[in-house]
Amino acid sequence: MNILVTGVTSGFGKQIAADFIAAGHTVVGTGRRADKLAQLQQELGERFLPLGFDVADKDAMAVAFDSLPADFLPNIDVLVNNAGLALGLEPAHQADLGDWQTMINTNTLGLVNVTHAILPHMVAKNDGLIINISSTAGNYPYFGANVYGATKAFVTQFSLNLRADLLGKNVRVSNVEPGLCGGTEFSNVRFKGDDDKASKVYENVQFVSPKDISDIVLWLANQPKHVNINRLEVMPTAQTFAGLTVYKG
Ligand code: NDP
Ligand code: 8X3
Repeated sequence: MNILVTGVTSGFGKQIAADFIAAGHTVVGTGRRADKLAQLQQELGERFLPLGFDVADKDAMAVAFDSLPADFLPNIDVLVNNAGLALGLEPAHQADLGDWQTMINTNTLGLVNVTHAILPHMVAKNDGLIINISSTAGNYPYFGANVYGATKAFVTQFSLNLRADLLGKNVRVSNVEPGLCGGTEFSNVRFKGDDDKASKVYENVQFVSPKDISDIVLWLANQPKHVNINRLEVMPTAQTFAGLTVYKG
């Protein structure tokens, strides 16, 4: 199969790319950091095609896609929309507007850009699978998640709406909604390089790992074509969604 995975320079995407390559597939892997992409190409070999661009920049995306062999884009079997980030954990009234805009541009606009470029090809060949990496943050509010959670709610609803429009087209859509996952750069990015603060998030918790997520993604990709897993929410056993809060002033 031909797979396109966004955000392979670390975390889930890196593991997903490696596991698809190990399973014999060809992977186009994207990200902004050219050095990480080059390093990954060394590790994964010639069935890995690196593609450096910012998903929020549709012109840069178009240039990058044009650089691929002509037959690649029309023949993508699986698109994994994984690139994304959280910035900050401040309450909404103290959050940075630039951070909000970056999250919206990356997590929603970026995911829409890539999907819009690939989807018509999948419909034309009457076959394809889109796996969107959303989050439990799109399902349950938590303190400081404000715009991050809202972008992931967008991803989840976009996945469901894609399913509606793709009726009869044999293009499947699966929405993966992970909770607390460690072993990625997610919290290092969220806390803007404060690695001590980032590591505290995972202290004394057996978190879901990139390998756990990658196993789920490959499982989804290996379902028979008449089976569509609509949504898959996954948390560490050590996490719960309970937590309604009452302020007593
Ligand atoms: P990482 O920070 O380790 O990886 C994020 C990846 O996204 C990197 O490869 C990064 O590449 C890429 N990326 C970020 N912004 C852009 C951009 N503008 N253009 C292109 N690529 C971009 O985080 P995770 O692996 O943890 O996260 C992957 C996805 O999973 C995200 O969508 C995240 O929201 C989601 N998620 C994470 C959870 C967690 O607890 N870790 C739980 C639930 C969902 P580069 O910097 O090179 O551009
Ligand atoms: C990442 C999971 O709970 O940190 O989407 O928002 S969480």
